[in-house]
Amino acid sequence: RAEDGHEAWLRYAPITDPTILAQYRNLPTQIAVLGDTPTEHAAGTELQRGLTQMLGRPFTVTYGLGQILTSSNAILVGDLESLDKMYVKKQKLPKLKPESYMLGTRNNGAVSQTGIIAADPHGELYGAFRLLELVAANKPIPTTPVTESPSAPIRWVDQWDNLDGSVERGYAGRSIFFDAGHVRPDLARASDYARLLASIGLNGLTVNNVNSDLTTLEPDKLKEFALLAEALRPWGIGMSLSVDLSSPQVVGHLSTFDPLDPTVIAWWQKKTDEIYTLIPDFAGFVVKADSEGRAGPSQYHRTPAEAANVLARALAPHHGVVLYRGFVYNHHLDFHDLKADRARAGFDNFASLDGTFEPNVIIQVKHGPIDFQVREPVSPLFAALQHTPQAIELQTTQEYTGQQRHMVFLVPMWKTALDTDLRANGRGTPVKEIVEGKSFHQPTGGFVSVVNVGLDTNWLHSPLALANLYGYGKLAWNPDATSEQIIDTWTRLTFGNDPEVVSTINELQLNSWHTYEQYTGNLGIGTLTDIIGIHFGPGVGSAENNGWGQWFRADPKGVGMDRTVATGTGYIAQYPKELAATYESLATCPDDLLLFMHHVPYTHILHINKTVIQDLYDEHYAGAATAATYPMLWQKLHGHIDNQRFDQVKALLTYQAGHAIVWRDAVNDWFATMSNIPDAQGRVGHH
Ligand code: GCW
Repeated sequence: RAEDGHEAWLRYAPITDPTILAQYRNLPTQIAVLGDTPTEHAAGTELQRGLTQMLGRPFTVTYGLGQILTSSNAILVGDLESLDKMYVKKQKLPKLKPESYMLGTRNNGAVSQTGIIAADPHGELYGAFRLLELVAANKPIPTTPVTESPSAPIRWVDQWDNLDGSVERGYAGRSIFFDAGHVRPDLARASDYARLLASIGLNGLTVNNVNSDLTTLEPDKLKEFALLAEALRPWGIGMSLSVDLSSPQVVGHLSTFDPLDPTVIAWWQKKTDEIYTLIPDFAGFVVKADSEGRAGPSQYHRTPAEAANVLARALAPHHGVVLYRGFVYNHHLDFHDLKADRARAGFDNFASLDGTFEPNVIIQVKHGPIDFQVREPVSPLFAALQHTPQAIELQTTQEYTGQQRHMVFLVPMWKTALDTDLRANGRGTPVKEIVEGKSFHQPTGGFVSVVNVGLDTNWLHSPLALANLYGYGKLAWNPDATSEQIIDTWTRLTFGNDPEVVSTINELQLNSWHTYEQYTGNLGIGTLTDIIGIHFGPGVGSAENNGWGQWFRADPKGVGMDRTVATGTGYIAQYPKELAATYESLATCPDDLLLFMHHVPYTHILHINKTVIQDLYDEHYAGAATAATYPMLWQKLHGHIDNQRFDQVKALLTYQAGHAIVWRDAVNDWFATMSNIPDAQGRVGHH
């Protein structure tokens, strides 16, 4: 059948193999949903639709307690509250954390029951999607009930959509939410998107750009946002808004937006109350301030904490939160100052404020200290905020990683960050446990990803890029899930269970980050792209000699940013001492972060026993050679998947293979000229 990619991983393709169908023979055709809320209706209709489509027999669904069937076959879906009402004789119910569910199936003589017992309607929805995923991936439904809980309360997506309908760093068409300054009248795509997000366990969506339109908080705009919130609501997706801190002045016509001014405080309170009368389950505010030209508290010599707390106090009575971004830095740095270092900014601006934030402020920290480069160490801020909830910010949008024209499966990169053990206070403190709130006993925290879906039918332009959105949701739910598990399920759901298809696509995706790093910038040099403009394609020298601070400081003798304590910017001292020691010493600094941490001669010998310059040449050749195999590997799938997506991906992979050569040659030539050291294999300059 034709596939336009709109259903993403929720295709529910009919199962035709009789042995697989037999696995689900006992699955009852009656779905009994005990509750009657919009979210429970979403769960019920989704189960009915998916199971009917996949198993080829009609499923029915009923809602409400009137319909209870304890003695006949049913798929029972309910939360603890409904169950408690249902039992005449009180039973001991399991304890479940918010948004959790238990899924299992029980065959008792002639009676077969499959149960999704959840803490709340959100949990029912997640359990329903889990059951559907098992069937779609042809996996058995567990007989002993399994309990699933999300890792953390914050599992959000940030869209960088502007109200005029454009999308900042969007590579898949215009906004699905906005057009010409307004919320779109047709919100079908918005609710389809919410369904996709719910299916992977996400629960929040910031609909507008962090570089937010200054009119966002105008009363008429808020009424429109309320319609958008309504479209998301059945899927358990709370809406939040990015707000500009100058709003009291711009929207409220006050003479100031000083966060400590009483009129400003009162304005935020009133504005927040107004939002909650329109959107009772409003999730909160996202704030980008004092960054890349946005207004902020620094104008009044106030701290991020003073600003965040004003918003937080206004939101607290309504249970809303503030996600205040740690992405605050000066983009007018002096290139000639060898101590200047953008990587220091997050820690320098926030570490000293630890413990001074209201409890409903969460600091949203990009995983690396610069900006979503192909390789960065983790931000040292994670270890510095021990009395403040944090959320890690990841970027599903492939801004610096090929803009969805290159296949780059980012889950292995994110896992590298999440698994990095900062060893704060000399203890095991991997980033994932910090943001989950475990390491420093924080009641909240979690995950945010920038995901700039657009009006393209398949959401992200490339069918393969959807693996990143799927993977993001899966990691936010459970950061211990492996890249292999995630890609395997995604491939099955997206392209079917044909073993040839599954193994080919899994392998392509799993190696793609490494390959992209090889042909763009290896050894931690950063993504050698055009830094000033579109961030696409090679633009090697563009990172140097300007105020943006994405420097790698290449000169005729050597390359790399000296961030050491001994001779450099001192950035390394921002890490807890064991990790700082590892990075500080050339003997222990890993090769893949070498040029991020050190300035070394081109002839420096790496741990792999090769010079820096030769490794740079070799890796660029190796990466481009691997990319050249992509179209051929893909070709094997001809006839195994639909022609529409086969052709689309083939064209993209062919483009990528060619662009990888462009990258290879641009980077290698640039460094050959700069270093004046020839490639030992005589390739560079002779293509
Ligand atoms: O990476 C930079 C992007 C900007 C973006 C900014 C941010 C929304 O190039 O487009 O602005 O990060 O994260 O705020």
